Amino acid sequence: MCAARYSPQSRASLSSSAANARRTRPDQRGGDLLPGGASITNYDDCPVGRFCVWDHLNGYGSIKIIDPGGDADLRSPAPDWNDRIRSLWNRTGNVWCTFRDINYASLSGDPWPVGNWRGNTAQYNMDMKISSLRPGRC
Ligand SMILES: [Ca+2]
Repeated sequence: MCAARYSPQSRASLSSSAANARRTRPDQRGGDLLPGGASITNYDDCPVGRFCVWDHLNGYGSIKIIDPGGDADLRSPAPDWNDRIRSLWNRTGNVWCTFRDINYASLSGDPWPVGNWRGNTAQYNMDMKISSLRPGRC
């Protein structure tokens, strides 16, 4: 019996490999990309006053700037951001609540309140888990 135990470390490695494989293809997701089609971003691309999320660590990859009122279902409109957020920056000045399920539900685990913070969601065991989010406390 030597089945590998589940750990955030191994999951992160797998996710990183998948992300790298995806990066080798032309990025045709569109919609949420920066003007000019740039798909490699960083934290500086998040405007003051907004809540921004990225699909790679440390503000890299594609960026999505969340509507000020929140997003009840990250699956739509396309591209699908459900369970895809790996880093984020809350520049709104207010606490937001992130949820593991759509429609601000927490069936899969506790919600995560995010204050004035930026970093990788894995630090709070939310790597690729967020499915909805909105301003306000959890
Ligand atoms: Ca989820």
